Amino acid sequence: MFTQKSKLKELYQTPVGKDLLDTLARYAQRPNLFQNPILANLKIKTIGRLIGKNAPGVTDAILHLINSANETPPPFPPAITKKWWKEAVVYQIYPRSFQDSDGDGIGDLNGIRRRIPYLKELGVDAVWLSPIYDSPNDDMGYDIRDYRKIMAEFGGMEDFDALIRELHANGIRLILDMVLNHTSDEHEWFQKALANPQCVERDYYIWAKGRDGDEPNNWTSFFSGPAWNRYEETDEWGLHLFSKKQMDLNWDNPGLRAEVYDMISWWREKGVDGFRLDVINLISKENLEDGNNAIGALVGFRGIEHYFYGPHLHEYLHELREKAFRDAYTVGETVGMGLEMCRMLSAEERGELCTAFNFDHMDNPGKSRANEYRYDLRFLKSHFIKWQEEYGNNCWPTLFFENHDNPRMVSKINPDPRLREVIAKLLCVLQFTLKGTPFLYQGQELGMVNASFSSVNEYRDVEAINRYHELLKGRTQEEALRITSWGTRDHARTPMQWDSSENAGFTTGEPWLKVNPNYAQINAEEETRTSGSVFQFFKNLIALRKESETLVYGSFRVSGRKEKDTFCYYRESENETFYIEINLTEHEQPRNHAAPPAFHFCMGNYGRAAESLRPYEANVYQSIRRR
Ligand code: TEU
Repeated sequence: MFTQKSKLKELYQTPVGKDLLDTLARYAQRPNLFQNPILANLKIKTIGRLIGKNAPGVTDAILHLINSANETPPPFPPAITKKWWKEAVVYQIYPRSFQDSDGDGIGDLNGIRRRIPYLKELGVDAVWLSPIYDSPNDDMGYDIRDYRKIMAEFGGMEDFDALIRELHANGIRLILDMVLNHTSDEHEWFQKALANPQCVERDYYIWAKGRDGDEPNNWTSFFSGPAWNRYEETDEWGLHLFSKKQMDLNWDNPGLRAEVYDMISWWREKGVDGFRLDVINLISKENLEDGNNAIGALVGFRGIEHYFYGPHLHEYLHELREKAFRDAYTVGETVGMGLEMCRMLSAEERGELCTAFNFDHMDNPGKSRANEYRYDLRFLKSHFIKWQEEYGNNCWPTLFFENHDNPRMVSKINPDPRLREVIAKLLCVLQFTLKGTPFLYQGQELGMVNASFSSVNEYRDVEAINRYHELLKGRTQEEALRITSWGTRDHARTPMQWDSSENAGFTTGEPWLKVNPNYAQINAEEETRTSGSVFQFFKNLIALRKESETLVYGSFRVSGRKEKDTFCYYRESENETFYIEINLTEHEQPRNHAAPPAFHFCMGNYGRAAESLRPYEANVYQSIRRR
């Protein structure tokens, strides 16, 4: 057991210790702090001063997490096993904003079906649909009211059956988004629990008595405010880590788990090929003790240390694999998990997840999408080298820069419209030449960018709306709008831009969320017929990746490890090698490594290579195939 007298280097040897210390260092904007050999010899009790949070309880919380997570790290086997989901290009669709087919201003399943030829042309192998189930849409479908019913605005079960049939007929697999940490408070289980506290469903949720008339503990919601609703009828409080209408499920209840396994098996029997698992690492709550204030201030959510890697997480994930997912593909949205913890959750021999989403690269160290800043691409070099070299052959990375929760990456890096296409293509080169499964978010292949919002009334994202009203306590409407406009998830949810007709061809009705007015310049119709467009670049690089096992299963070797402004690397297999060179800055950089001899220029975001590396230049070279 580790104690306050344990040295940092001893803690750093454990999977959870390494991730926790690295995470704290990143939040403190000192990402390599704990690799410092001098510091490594210090005792953990010094950690408070090092991360600037010399607050009581931080080291106790870290020691408790490390001591209770006493797993042995998975081995590092010599070979990679081949799987369809390691070779696939996955395309995330946010159904509400993809294509409307009935003129109600909301995307739907028949609209997706209509766009299958577009997905085929791009080279997509699988689609991930954000939740399509019956929901009051407090959190746009991530608040599920009926797991076995299609959301009315999206169509009916017959439309789902038609969609999966046509996707499969076109060789495209279907991955559904499964939200298992919570349900809508309008779900039948929760309604029964309210109506009859003695019913079996009562214990499907997490209830507690208040403290002196206040919440049972000091936990805060991811969507602002306390994480509890009070219910007068029984004088109890119900836990909601997200919106007030998203009630956390009690995974310690075997009856609840059996209901979930039955529901997942039902979808698998309908032919679903895989599942994206919403905040899946939050399902095991250790206890309801108060969260540490310093950790809460550092991470932004008080109480998170009691549930982000709970004591039964591995047990429940393994049971999910055995009794529900079986051989279906799974990718966990594992908020707050670092590389080592993702290895514990997804190494092949552990029989839990197939892959995991790690979010360490989505913001620069110490930043979040709540901050206004220019994303510095140079951070990606150390991040990707670590994940390419240390993840192990029995774990498989996921490669993404956008999803429905984050602003458009091009806008985060540099909003200069003259650089939009070059940056979009640079991100494409990283996503399709590094080792891992690429997850492309709708519109990323067009180089879509953030919108601008003139009022909170234009927001539809519950997280941004709640935060706006919280900020109003002490700020003007203009300030609250400006601050929330940096990271509102609405940026990713403006309707897909299909063509230059009204509403970008998304709907003939009134769109549920404003269309970005730049659709006249940025749209699929224009780009699918224009050579050199962002779409064509994505299509060509996806095709190159499909032709070459090297870009899927080849080894990774960095070139010029110490260079700050450029990221150059090889992908190698027995008879083929690719060399990639990237300028991570908006300034011209000297080419410190000439492309190796016997390599030919394959593709690049400036069309051809030049003497030096131009702003954000990214080039792919290929060796002549050895026979
Ligand atoms: O997101 C959880 C999550 O990681 C983000 O919500 C993020 O942590 C949060 O916005 C604070 O920055 C998943 C879904 O992707 C998201 O759309 C849902 O709103 C959320 O879970 C609740 O289901």
